[in-house]
Amino acid sequence: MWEFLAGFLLGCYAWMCWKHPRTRAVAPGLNKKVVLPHRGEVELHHNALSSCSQKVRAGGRAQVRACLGETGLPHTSIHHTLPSSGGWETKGEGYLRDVNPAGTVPVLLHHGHPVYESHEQIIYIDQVLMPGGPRLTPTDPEKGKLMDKWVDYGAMIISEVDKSDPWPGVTKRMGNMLGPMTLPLFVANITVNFSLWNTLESISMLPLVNGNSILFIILNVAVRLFGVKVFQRLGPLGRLVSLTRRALYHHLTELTKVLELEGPYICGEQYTLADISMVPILERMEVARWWTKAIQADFPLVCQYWDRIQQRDGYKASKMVGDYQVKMDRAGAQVDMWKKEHPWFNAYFEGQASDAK
Ligand SMILES: N[C@@H](CCC(=O)N[C@@H](CS)C(=O)NCC(=O)O)C(=O)O
Repeated sequence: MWEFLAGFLLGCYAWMCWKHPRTRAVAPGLNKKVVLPHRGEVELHHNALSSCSQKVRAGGRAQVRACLGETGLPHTSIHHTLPSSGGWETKGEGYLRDVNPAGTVPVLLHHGHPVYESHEQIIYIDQVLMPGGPRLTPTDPEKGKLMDKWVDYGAMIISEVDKSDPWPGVTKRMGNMLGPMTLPLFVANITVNFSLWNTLESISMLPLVNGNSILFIILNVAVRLFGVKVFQRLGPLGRLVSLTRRALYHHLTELTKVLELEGPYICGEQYTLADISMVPILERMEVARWWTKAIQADFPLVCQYWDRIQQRDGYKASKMVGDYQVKMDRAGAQVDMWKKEHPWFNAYFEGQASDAK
C-alpha cells in the first residue's frame, strides 16, 4: 500500500517536472504584440528586495505621484516573492505564462503590454507615460546622450558576468556589481531568515528550473552545510566576492569623474534617469555593508551625491518597508558580526587601500 502511494506521488512529481515550463529570454523594452492579463492601465510586478524593482519604483513613484497629482492616473503594484526572499512565485507556471517567461521582476505592464528590463522601463515611464512629457530626461541632446550612457552603465545584465572570468563583466557596467556585492547579504539572509522549509522547497524546485536558479539552490544547501565558510568552500563564490571591492573602486572612480565634471547630479543640476539608475546600486552597498570607512573617505563626492539622493521623495518612496526591512536589517547585522568574527571575511570589505586601486 505504502509502496503504491510513494510510487504514485513520485510519478506525479516526475510528470510535473516534465511538463513545467522553463524560463526563456524575452525581448527587452515594449512588447507591443504581447497582451498579458491585467486590471489597470499601468501595473508594476516587483519585489521589495529586488534592486532592479527599486530602480523602477524610484522612477515610477516619482512619476506616479506626479501623475496622481495631475491626472489621477491609476497604478497597480503587484508584489511577488523571489527565491532570494524565500519563495518561488516567479518560477511558477502562472507567472511564466502571465507575466514574464524569463521568470524575473520587475515587469511593467502598460494596457497589458509588457516592458521588460528595468533600464527600459524607467525610460518608458518617463518618455511615454509621463503626462505633459518627460521630467527625468534632459532636453539638451548632449546631456541626453550622457544620461543614456549612465542608464546603460547602471543596467544589470547578469549574462555578461562569466563565472570563470567575472572581471570583464563586473567592470563593464556598474549594474553588474549588484550580484557580487549582494552575495554576503544573500548568505546572511539564508542563515538568519530562511527556515528549513525554505531549503526543502528550494531543493524540490531543482528539476523545475534552469540557469542562475540552480546556483541559488546549491547556495542555499551549501549555506546550511558550511555556514559563512561557504565562501571558502565554494571557490568561485569566494573569488567573486573577493573582487567586489576592487570593482567597486573602479566604478566609484568613474562616478566621481562625472560628478566632478557635471555635478551635483550626473547630468548637472537636473535629477535624471541616470541618477535613478544609481539608486539601487548605492542602496545595495548600504544594505550589504559595502559603505566602509575607507570607501567613504576615498569617495567624498559620491557620498555627498548619495546623501542628496536620499533626501528625495522619489527615493524615500522606493525604499522597502515592513517585514522585508526587518529581515534585511537582521541579515545586515549578521554581515557585521561575521566581519568582526572572521578576519578573512572582513578582508573582502576592508582589504588594503592599495589593492583596491
Ligand atoms: N536585467 C533585468 C534583471 C532582472 C532580474 O534578474 N531581476 C532579479 C531581481 S533584481 C530577479 O528577478 N531575480 C530572481 C531570479 O532570477 O530568480 C532587469 O534589469 O530587469
